[in-house]
Amino acid sequence: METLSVTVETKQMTSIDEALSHLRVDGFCVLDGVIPEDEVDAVRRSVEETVTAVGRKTMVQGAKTCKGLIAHDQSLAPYLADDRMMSIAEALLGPHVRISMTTAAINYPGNERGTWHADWPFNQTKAGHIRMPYPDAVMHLTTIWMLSPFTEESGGTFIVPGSHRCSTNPTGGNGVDPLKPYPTEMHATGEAGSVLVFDSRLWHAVAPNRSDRPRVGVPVRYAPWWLNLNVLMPGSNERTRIMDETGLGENEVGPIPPDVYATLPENVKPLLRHWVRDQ
Ligand SMILES: O=C(O)CCC(=O)C(=O)O
Repeated sequence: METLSVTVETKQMTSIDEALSHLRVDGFCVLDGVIPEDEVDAVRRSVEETVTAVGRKTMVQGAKTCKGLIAHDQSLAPYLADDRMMSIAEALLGPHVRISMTTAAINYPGNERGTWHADWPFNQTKAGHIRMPYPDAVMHLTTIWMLSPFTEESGGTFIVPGSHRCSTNPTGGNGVDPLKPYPTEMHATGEAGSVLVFDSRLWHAVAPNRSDRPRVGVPVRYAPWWLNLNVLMPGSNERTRIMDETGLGENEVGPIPPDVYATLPENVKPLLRHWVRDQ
C-alpha cells in the first residue's frame, strides 16, 4: 500500500497519522509538495494577476486580498481535493466535507504585523460566531496554500502552537494583546507548493514580509457538512438577519456562477457545489 507523507516544520517525512497527531496536539501541520514544483509558479502568477485586477486592501497595511477567489480564478482548483488534504479533512470533519472560503492573501514587502485571531466561526468580532467559551471540538479547518516560499523573512504566518485547545482567543478580549508578540509564537514555514493546515481555533496573525518579493498565500477553509455557511453568502436571509441583529460585519464569499463551476475538476465539484448561484 502506498504511504502518504507530509512534512512538519522540521522537514521530516511523516505519515497521515502523525500529521493528525500533530494537528490534535499542536493545532497545525504542513503538507509539502501538494502543488508540484513545476506547476506552482503558474498558479502564483495567476493569483497575483487576479489580486491586481480585482483584489482589495485589507485592515493590515501592505496586504491585499481577493475573497471568493475561486469564482475569479480557477488556477488552484486542480489541487483542492488533494488525497492527503482530503484524508486529513475527512478524518477530522467526517464525510461530505465542503469548502467554505477561498481567499487570496498577498503580503507585499514591508507589510505590517496583523492582529492575533482565530478564524470564522471563532472570531468574536464577526456577526456569525460561536460564542466563547466554545467547546473543545474540531469544527472548521483553515489551510494556507503557499504559492511562494513561507520563511521567517517573507512572513510565514505567525501561529501559537497549542492555542486551538483554548476556549477563547484574542478577538474576544481574553487578556492577550492582539498586536503584541506572544511568547510562544512561531512562523509557519514551507516551500512554495506546501499547505499549512490548522484547526480554525488556532491563534494566528499576518507576519511582516521583510523580503523583497510578495508573499503569496491562499487561505482555503474546509467545513463539515453540518456547519451552516449561509451567513457568508451575500443576500442570504441568515446573513441579513444575523448582521442586523448583532450590528457586526461578516466575511463575504460571493457565489460561483454555473459556467465557472462547470469548468472545475470533477473531484473538486462536490466541495464547492453548495456555493453555485446565478449572479
Ligand atoms: O496571510 C497570512 O499569513 C495569514 C492570513 C490570515 O490571518 C487569515 O486569512 O485569517
